[in-house]
Amino acid sequence: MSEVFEFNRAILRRPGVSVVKGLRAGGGPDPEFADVVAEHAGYAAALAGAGLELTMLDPLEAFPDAIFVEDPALVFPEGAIILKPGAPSREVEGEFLRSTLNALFDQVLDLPRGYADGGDVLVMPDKALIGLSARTTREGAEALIEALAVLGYRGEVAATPAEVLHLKTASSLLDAETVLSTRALAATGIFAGYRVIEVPEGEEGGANVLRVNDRVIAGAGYPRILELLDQHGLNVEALQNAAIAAIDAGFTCMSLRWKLKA
Ligand code: CIR
Repeated sequence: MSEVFEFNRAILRRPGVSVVKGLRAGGGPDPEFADVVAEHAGYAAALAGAGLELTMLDPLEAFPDAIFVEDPALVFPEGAIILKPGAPSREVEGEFLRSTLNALFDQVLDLPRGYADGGDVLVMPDKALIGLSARTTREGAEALIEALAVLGYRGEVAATPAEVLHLKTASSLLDAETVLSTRALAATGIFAGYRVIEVPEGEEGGANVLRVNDRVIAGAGYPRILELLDQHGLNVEALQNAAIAAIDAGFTCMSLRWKLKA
């Protein structure tokens, strides 16, 4: 499992107006639809700018959170896995990806049991870490390890701090040896063997960044994270994401990315 951040294809879903009703833990106000659309468009442009060919799916109005396509599925060059998100309102979202995944991948597996969100899966060079959370059950995580093995990947279950939505809400892979992580998540020891760049206090909301090819997409509202990424020698593309953050989302969850082998 090397070069886990090299991609040339991605699947995204355009937001429908219902997106403003997306789930959120903090109970804050709805974001403006126009702002979500603008942030999503900026994100799509950033992926295209990084060299990815995009498959843009139509909105799913009945599912406000359906733009977060990486929760109901995972993709790899070897195949895709349709997951079962742990939020009741999102449980069947994977069915709306099935025909697209069948058309684009040789193998499409299903999570055999339990619940797992793609946001809880951090794919690293030597393993896929699967965080247990309010959305990902131990049964689902163990079932996912079996599905990953079919595709040739090794999964490993990890604990995540109770206050985070997903493992990747609090951590991101920056390069083959380095992760960005909140202090609380790093303190659990799950990144042993990796260099950890800790998110500065007060900027925990910016821990979800997306390494894609030669660049890292990160939130424009987190200046100290941006500085740390720059100091680490990364080519940083800062995007506005306050509207999607209002519905608890970041950059990794808005696309399914993979490298289609020539
Ligand atoms: C949810 O709570 O499911 C959505 N409002 C946000 C999902 C974000 N996904 C992610 O971080 N992987």
